[in-house]
This record gives sequence, structure tokens and C-alpha cells, in this order.
Amino acid sequence: MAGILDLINGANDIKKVKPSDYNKLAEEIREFLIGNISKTGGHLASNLGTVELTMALHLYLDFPEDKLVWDVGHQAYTHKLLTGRKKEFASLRTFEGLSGFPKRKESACDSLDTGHSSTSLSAAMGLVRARDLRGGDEKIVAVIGDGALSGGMAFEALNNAAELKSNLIIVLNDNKMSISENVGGMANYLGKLRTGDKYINLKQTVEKALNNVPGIGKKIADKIRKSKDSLKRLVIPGMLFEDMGLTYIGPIDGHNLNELSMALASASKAKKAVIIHAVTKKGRGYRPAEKNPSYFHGVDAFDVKTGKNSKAKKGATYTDIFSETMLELGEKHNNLVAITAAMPSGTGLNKFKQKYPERFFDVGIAEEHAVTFAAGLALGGMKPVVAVYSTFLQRAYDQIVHDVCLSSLPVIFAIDRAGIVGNDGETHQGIFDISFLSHIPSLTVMAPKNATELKEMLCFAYTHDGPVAIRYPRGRAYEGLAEYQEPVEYGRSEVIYQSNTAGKKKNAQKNRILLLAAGSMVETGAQIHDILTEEGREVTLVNIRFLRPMDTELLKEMAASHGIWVTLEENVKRGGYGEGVAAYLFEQNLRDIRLLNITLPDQFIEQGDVSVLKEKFGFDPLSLTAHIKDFISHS
Ligand SMILES: Cc1ncc(C[n+]2csc(CCOP(=O)(O)OP(=O)(O)O)c2C)c(N)n1
Repeated sequence: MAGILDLINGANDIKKVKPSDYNKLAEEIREFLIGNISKTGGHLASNLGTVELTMALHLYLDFPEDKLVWDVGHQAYTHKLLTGRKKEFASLRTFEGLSGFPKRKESACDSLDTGHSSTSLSAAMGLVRARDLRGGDEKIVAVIGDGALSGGMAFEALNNAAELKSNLIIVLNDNKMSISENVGGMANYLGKLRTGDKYINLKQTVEKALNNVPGIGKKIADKIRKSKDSLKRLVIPGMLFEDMGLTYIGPIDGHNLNELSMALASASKAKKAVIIHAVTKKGRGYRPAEKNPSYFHGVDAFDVKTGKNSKAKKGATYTDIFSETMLELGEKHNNLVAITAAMPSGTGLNKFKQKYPERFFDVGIAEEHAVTFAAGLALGGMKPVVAVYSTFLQRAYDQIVHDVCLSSLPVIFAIDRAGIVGNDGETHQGIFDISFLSHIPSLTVMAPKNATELKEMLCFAYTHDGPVAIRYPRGRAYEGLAEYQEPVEYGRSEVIYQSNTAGKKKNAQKNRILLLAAGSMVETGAQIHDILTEEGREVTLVNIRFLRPMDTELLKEMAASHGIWVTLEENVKRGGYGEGVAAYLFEQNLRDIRLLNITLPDQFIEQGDVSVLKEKFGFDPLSLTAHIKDFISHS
């Protein structure tokens, strides 16, 4: 039997649905989301929490003329459904499939490409100013979660939004959760608002009660109505937003379409920025997700009945190795402290948090603050480890340069998800960090070839007097090459396979191949080495270990014996290790050496399984070997 959701095949179709069917529609949307995400994986809990909110917004707005800006964008699945993308859900987060985030090229109803947190208010402010300059009349709404509101950019935008003299609606989707429990003073403040009485209703109740008091009552009610502020202060604590110059409506029930619609209607009348504080439940309507919203924030495919992940775990990940090593280091050194920007579980710091709660800091979605906070901790005698995903560290570039490296402070950056991360797509790939880190003076940048080496590098970093960044990829930690494990020595690369150079013909040097591989590419380099040596070529494989400083001593040595150099790294070309080697060869006037830089292309990399993407870019060992042979025969 056709359902209500079947009536919705394009933007604004929800307006054809009878109000008496709204609840049924919400139910069908939840069923659809649970069924689909259980097969494709994706962000479940956040999307289950925003069903009614999205419906209310779609009833209020006209697409694509009006603009709806989602913060982070992981909770926009219902928005996708209500704008005619239902059929594409089977391909969610797969290569060339439906994106897990808003994408302008996917739909005219998506007004901003997102994935990183706390950008919505700034972008919406820009849209408002542009509308006003153009003399337009479109509605502009930003939806921001309580977690995203902990990010610095959101505060900067709120500060700026207070100056607005035209309408901007900010829907604060407050579910008490970031990925994990939300933290910090703003979260506490929202908690107070949530548990306080509703302002709108209470104001009306107080006025009504006073009006009923014979004689003096009406006078007091009039007076209170005129001095709105004092009544607000009387009924809810703080009034932080109002004091800043924004209008605050709420808290309202974010699952109640009536309340949401009324709030939107009254917010639309204000010629300023209005915050609608909507309280929602993460995971709403699916018991396992309601019980464990953190786990169901982003999930792989799962069994709907049990909520259990249907894929078996395949051995330790780099995150697991980091997590274990932090426990060991924490036990040995009581000045070791750990910092996360709202990702205790994703970065593997959960165990450290449990064992050393006083030495663990979750600062909220605040990467810039996390880095400068680490600088302060280091100045105070601590050894801080900032555990962060490569893509989110992009936020804190200036803090790394200005606050940590300028003073050469001993801060350790544990950079997870470096390289291609897969299904989250362009916004989440960790493909720029070698470029934006390896030119910073005083910073040491490393990449481990396997699980053991990550541990060794973390131990080395603890002893090093200066900032150290260690980048490692998402997923399974490589266990191979375990027999090749020289101690980590500052600035020194590791020769894994040395080609035989004894008693060879004069011309041998010219054709001898040097593979200079970084991090995850050492495993690939070993496979390429095996194929090429099998074919009778002479190949040396070096695990470069240090992206900065470059081991020029080794390069100098290799220049005398190897005529073909191939660099391998999981980073874009510009600013990568390979370019550094090219500059070295140029500076040393080593023009006879033929150099091939294998990198990811200089472009944003779309979503897809890591293996699919690597194949697309010819990053698998067979394609790379063919590429190298082609280079040799044409250079
Ligand atoms: C700059 C940045 N840091 C970290 C993340 C990872 N991240 C994705 S969603 C999320 C939590 C967002 O919480 P909230 O805004 O409350 O949304 P909810 O999922 O609770 O609806 C985090 C930390 C990110 N997307 N961007």
C-alpha cells in the first residue's frame, strides 16, 4: 500500500500532505531511515532526532528560493528525502552515490556544502547580508546542534548576528549530545534553559494570573509587559542570548510540529536574528539508538532487530594502537595529558579518559582552542597530546604555527584519519596535512609504516623536546614488515630493502630504483618492490619515517647509487614530500636523477570506499607498478 512518503517526490511536496497525516509521515520517514541506514551505514541517531524539525522547516520554507543551512550537515537526510532524493538512498555514501552531507551539486535545495562543524551561522549571516544588499525577500534559516554551538566560529557568528536588523532564524537543535555527551559552559547553560519553564508559556501564564487579580493585578501585568526584560529575568535564568541582542524563543519541543510551526511563524516577524531553541532526542524512535546515541551517531551496516554491527571487526586499527599506547605512556609519565575536540571515542581517547580522568580534556568542537590550550599546558610543564582527525586539524593551522611551533613547545599531535578516509567524502579526506605541516619550522612530522612503529613514534615523541606531529590512516593497522624495525632516531629514515649494489656494471646506477615511501605507502611500496625485483630490477625501499626534517644524509647517499627515484605518499601533490625531494634534487644540482612523485591528485576527493577510490586513482600496487614502469620507459 502506498504510504504518505510516496506522495513526496520533489521539493515542497510536503505541503500537499494533510496535517492529519503528519504523524504518519514522520513515522514512515523514521522507518525509511532505519531500514536504509541499516544497509548502507551512515549517521542514524542525529537524523532520527530531526525528523519533525525538518518537516516543520519544509512546511515553512519554499525551496529552492529560501535557504536552509545545516550545520555539519550529517543530520540532513530527511531534508534529502523531502527534496526528492528518496530513490538515491540505496547509494548513500558510496562512490558516485548520494552524499551523506548537503551538496550544492546534488540539489538546488542544498545551500552550502558542509561536513565540518560550526559553519552554519557564518554562512547564513552572509546569505542574509547578500539578500539585503540585493533587496531580496527569501527566508534564511540555519540549523545548528548544541554540539556545533561549542565551536568558536559559531560564537563569532552569534556575536556578529546580534547586529542584524533583518530576519535570520537560527534553530538550535538541542539534544544534549555532541557525538558523545556535550561538554562545557554553553552546554550547561542550555541544560538550565531546558529544565527551566518555557518562557513563552510562562509569560502568558503570569500575565493571565495577574490580570485576574482584582485592582492592582492588571497594572502590574501592564508594567511587566512593558519591561519585558525584567519578566524574562524573573522566569528564566541568564538570558544570555537576549542580552547579546538576539531574540530567544524556547525551549520548545522539537518533536512537536505545532510548537515548531508556531515558533517559526513568530520568529519570522522579527527584524533581527532569532534563536529557536528546540529540544530533541537523538535516536528518537529506534530504541537501540535512543539508548546508545553515541554509537549510533555514525554507524556501519547493522541488524535492525538487535542494533548490532553486522560486519565482523578485522583486527586492531591505528586508533586502537594509539589508544593502548596512551595508556602505557600515561602510566609511566604523570605529566602526559590528552586533549580531544569532541571526539573521545573516534580518536581512541576513551580509555585514557576512564583511567586518567583528571588528565583528559574534552574541549568541545574547538580545534583552534584545543591547540592553544595544549600550548598552555606545555608551558605549564605538561606533555600534551592533541588527538585529532587530519581534516579537522585544518582549522587550527595558525594555532599550530603561532602558539605551538613559534615557541617550539613540546606538544604532540596524534593525527588520525590521515589519507583517504572514504565514505564521508570531500570534507573528511585527510589529504592536506603533509602540505600544511611539513613547512612549519620547529615541527617534526612523522608517519608510521605499521602498528609497532606508531607505538615507537609516540614513545619517541614523548621524549622529544619540541612539537611533533604523527599522521596515521583510518582503519586496520598494518602488521607486516614487523621484522624491519630499527629504533626511531630523530630525522633518520629506515632502509627496508637495499638493492644489491656490489660488483655491478657501470650503467647499473642509472637504472636502479629508489622507492621513498611515507606511512601507509610503505606497505604498498613493499608490494611494488616485490613485483619489480621479481622482474629482475634492482630496487631499494626506504621508509622515510620523517616527513620533516627530510633525511638529506640518506638522500645524498642514495643519489650516488640510484638513478630513478619514486616518492610515494597519501597526500595531494602540492606541498607534499615528493615536491620537497624535487626541490632537494634541484638545489643539489642532481639533474641526472629521474624523479616520479606518486601522490593523490591535486583535487578534492569524493566519497567512496577507500579501496574503490584508491583504484580510481591508480593507487593499488599493480597500477602503481605499471605507472612506474611507464615513467621509466618514457623518461
Ligand atoms: C570541525 C569539526 N570537528 C569535529 C567534527 C566531528 N563531528 C561531527 S558531528 C559532531 C557532533 C555534532 O553535535 P551536534 O551539533 O550537537 O549535532 P547532533 O549530531 O547531536 O545532532 C562532531 C564532533 C566535525 N564535523 N567538524
